[in-house]
Amino acid sequence: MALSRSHRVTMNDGNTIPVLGFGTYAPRSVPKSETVMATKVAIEVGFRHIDGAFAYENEKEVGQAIQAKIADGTVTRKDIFCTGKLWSTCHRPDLVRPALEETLKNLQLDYLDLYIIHSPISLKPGKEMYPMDENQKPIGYSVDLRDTWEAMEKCKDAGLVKSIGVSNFNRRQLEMILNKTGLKYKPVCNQVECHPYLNQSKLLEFCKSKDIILVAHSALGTQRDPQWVDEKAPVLLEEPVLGAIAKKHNRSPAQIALRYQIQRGVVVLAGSRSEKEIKENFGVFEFQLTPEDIKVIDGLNRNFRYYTLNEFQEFPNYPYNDEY
Ligand code: FJU
Repeated sequence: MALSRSHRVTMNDGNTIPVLGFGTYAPRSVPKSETVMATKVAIEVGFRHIDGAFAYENEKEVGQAIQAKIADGTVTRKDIFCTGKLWSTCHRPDLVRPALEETLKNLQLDYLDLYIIHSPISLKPGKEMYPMDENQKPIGYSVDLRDTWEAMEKCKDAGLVKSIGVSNFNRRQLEMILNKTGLKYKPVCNQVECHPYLNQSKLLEFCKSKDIILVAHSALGTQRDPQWVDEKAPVLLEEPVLGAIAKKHNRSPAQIALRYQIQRGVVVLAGSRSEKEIKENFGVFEFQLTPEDIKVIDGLNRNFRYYTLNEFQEFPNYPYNDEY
């Protein structure tokens, strides 16, 4: 993988993406002002790729930070690679462009660099992010994701977004898009959970064979938000093997986990609201892992998923019942 000076790689549509991105998800309990602060710090220390989502309910704050860093001359719009995500209640084709326009307005941008379908699970359209029935069960919705994809293609043709992709799709779901009759644009990426405990080697191989970039979310093992993650889940950054490799290189376990992805051709996301950690995470370009280090980290795989969404296994399009 040829890395340019700005740490970018080229996608299947000719656009480039920085291989390290800043994650902006924060649990509901985190004050929104922290998102503004953290995103500004990220841009100050060198992050040029910012991963956001309508569902995170902090797009306005992310936009505020980006605008502030453009206004003070740190970056220009073109330096920044900004990702947004189409939420599951907006899969119906006529809802796609309005959803994107709302995201653009929140971010104060006139285009996105990348817009991706957040999840293959479709939810009932409406105001609520998680529509529930009287038994507090989420209400699904039936829509052909190939039609959603066609609406995504139209957003690219309209110039509202430079590239389009998907997230949390399994191989079968990716193939459904790739084999679509009249497909105009392939997804440039599939953003999925990926870290040493779930290294996605099979999905990565498949994506590489189709020139689709695998983007790693939860690459540092998640924030362990109790809303989504089992409190008994192992803490990735306390993994002794990562600790030993970190010690050998005089680096942190987080830097090892991020560098691992970059060296195997994965674009990797890292979120933090600590200035020290944000700086540290950007230090991944200052060292290299050996092929032996990579092999040892590959050996940590245990197909362990933090975001299982187990309660939704019966939902149509639940992605994690297939092997990969
Ligand atoms: C959480 C944090 C960050 C993300 C279908 C039904 C229900 C929930 C899907 C979901 C998700 C996601 C959670 C999430 C996330 C997601 C019913 C309650 N939740 N896609 O992304 O980026 O799918």
